[in-house]
Amino acid sequence: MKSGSIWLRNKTAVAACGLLSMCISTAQASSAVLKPDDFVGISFWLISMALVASTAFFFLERDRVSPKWKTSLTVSGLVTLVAAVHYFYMREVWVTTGSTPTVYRYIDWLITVPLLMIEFFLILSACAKVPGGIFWRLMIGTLVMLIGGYVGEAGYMAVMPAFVIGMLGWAYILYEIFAGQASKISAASAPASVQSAFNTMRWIVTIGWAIYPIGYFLGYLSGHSPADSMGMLNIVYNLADVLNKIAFGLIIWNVAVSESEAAKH
Ligand SMILES: *C/C=C(C)/C=C/C=C(C)/C=C/C1=C(C)CCCC1(C)C
Repeated sequence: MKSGSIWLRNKTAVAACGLLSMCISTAQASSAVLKPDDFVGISFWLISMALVASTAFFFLERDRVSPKWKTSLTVSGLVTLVAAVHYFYMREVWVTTGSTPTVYRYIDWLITVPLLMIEFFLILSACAKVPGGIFWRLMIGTLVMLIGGYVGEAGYMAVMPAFVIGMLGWAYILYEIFAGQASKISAASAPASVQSAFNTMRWIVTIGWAIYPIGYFLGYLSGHSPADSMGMLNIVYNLADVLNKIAFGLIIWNVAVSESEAAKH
């Protein structure tokens, strides 16, 4: 029914606007002033806004894709929404205290990284029967990686052994998507466009995610002065998020739109 679909479309737009104004009021609650030479602070601001815009984009674009792709776009929008809100708090910590917002960073990762892992599961599920075990194995890898990183950064464990534990978790994720069941399902039952999205997504998890351990290394293991190290750590983590949250979402958006268009013809 025509009027029904217009109503649905408006509801999505209204929801997106509501979320956006919530984000903007959180941002305005900030009391600290950004200094023109605080490039780390500027990167927090720029990326917050890019994340807000991406959230609106992914939610609104749901209308363009066929039903089986909608959840993937919703999850992409949730990743950027959760990250945007964390960025407001992280920027506040950085701008007011000059210290690294480790707790907010890891809470953000603890929510967004599992959501990104779910995306692998979702794009495969849009075209094949996928066993739940894949999801749980990716989740275990994620937890080992993040808990390792957190105990190192928060000072509960020496930074080097904690780094090694985190690397093992990441290696396990890479094994699953390159050689494990998830990769076999993609190769055996996904259409070409999904296989190519799956392929690009796993290279993001390899190259894009490698930026985070590099940031950790520069921050804690490279022997720079504490102030320099923390600046580098935060800039590197921030840039990595642009690639791994926004670009990752755009790849999914691209396959969802092209598959939906193909199904129409
Ligand atoms: C949106 C946020 C994302 C995709 C965050 C990803 C974080 C990582 C891939 C972190 C990796 C780390 C290691 C592989 C070793 C230990 C230190 C970490 C936690 C920075």
